[in-house]
Amino acid sequence: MMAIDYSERIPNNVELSSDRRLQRALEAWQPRFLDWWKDLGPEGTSAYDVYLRTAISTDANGWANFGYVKMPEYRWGIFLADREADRVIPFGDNKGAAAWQEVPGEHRSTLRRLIVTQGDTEPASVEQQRLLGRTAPSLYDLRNLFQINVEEGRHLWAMVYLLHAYFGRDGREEAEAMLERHSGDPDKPRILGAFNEQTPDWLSFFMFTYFTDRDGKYQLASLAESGFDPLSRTCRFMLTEEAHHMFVGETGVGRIVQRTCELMREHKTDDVRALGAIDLATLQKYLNFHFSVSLDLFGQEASTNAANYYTAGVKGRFLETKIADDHKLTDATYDILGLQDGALVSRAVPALSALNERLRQDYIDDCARGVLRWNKVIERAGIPFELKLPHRAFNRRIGAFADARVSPEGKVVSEADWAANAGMWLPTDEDRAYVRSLMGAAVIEPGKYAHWIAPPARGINNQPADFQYVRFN
Ligand code: BYC
Repeated sequence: MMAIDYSERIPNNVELSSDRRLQRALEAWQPRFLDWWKDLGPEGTSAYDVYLRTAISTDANGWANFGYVKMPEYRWGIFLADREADRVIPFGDNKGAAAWQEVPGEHRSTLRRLIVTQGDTEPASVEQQRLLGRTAPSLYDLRNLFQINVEEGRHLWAMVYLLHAYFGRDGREEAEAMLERHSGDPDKPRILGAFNEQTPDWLSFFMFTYFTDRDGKYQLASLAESGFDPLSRTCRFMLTEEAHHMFVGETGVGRIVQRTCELMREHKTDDVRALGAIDLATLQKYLNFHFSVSLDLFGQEASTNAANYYTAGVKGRFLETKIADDHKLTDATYDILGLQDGALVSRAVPALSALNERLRQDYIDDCARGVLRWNKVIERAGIPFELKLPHRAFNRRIGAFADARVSPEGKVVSEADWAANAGMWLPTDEDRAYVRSLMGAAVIEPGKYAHWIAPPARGINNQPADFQYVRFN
């Protein structure tokens, strides 16, 4: 286990002090990061004391402690999972060779591109969520939002460290650019589509942390298999933190479902809008939106980029080392769905080119598990309604279905049918306005919750129900 040195300006477990050049470069980036946090991080929160989890070691048992922290003073640092002795590249043409401790020249631009794409999402999500504190449904939720924000900030640090440490001048320039692109900026947008969408309300936030953060889990897990060992070790530790983000999403949506069902039963009505809650049909529309936008993040169904990443040994599959095959995939095929003559048809393609789609399938299976749990809540309330994941071809902007109109059930429909039904499938302006109208002033009395959401089953770190998670000073 590697201890984290907190006596340094940049806490780390990479012996930063032994590399003066790198240390100076990162110390020069640090004030720019803090300026960005001040301008585009959670609005107006610099003086708050927030009950946060901070990483204290990279050991799986007892890796974090809890305490009050002002967010600008969070231990933004660089923590890599421990180095595995004799780790080998687990897949691709170089399978079995010693994992790279430096960037191989021939894979330099590919690796840089992947690290930049990953890094770009982290500050993007903080920007998307910066105003949510104003309307938090409770102190508990406010604290969870801030926890996620600081950890995304730290994940940016993780990628910026790799860029500075291994990519010389280009890496330094890319690190600067991370703070120059902004979510939704028409001139300098974030790289991937979902990170330029707005997160204007807490239902969107919980859906985002359930569906979009889960893309993070699958992408990080694939990068954790990388033959480039520093990237692998960085992603492994990021995954430890990521689990909480998806927990916030799953339980957040679950608590809204619960509250809605309670009101439906109590008042014997489906029309919970009249009662100031979010109806199940609206929840389904938000789910449809966030799921489909997140599916786009996996890229094209058939992708030579993905094949090249794999063959080169830079990006693997989800749980690569647990899969029983040759880890080269030169002769294997994989069935992918596409559009042919206006119909959805399956065809076998080389497995190497289908790696994005395979990862998307792993992701879909995982998404379905949470939906089952939400449906249990509805079932227990005796309500005949089931939330469903829409078809993978529904509402896509990237890949084989980008130009098609496909219903949530997976039926190819005409433009006219789409126009007639889109308002039943995706949130309308009116739905969004309604959800926003529920987002009143933040609920800041300990133990109190907004009307449209149930309290959580237990407190963070087992704190009591009326715990003061945030002190506003
Ligand atoms: N939007 O061959 P393809 C997270 C581009 S989330 C815009 O399929 P590839 C987090 C693509 O760049 C995880 N453009 O591409 C969550 C390519 O462009 P060029 C983030 C897109 O490379 C919540 C072209 O289309 N991490 O951590 O196989 C909160 C052809 O596509 C999109 C990563 O993404 C899109 N959605 O796959 C905080 C991991 N999709 O070459 C954090 C790193 C594709 O024609 N990234 N394009 O100019 C990757 O592994 C890959 O870049 C992708 C794309 C999987 C995203």
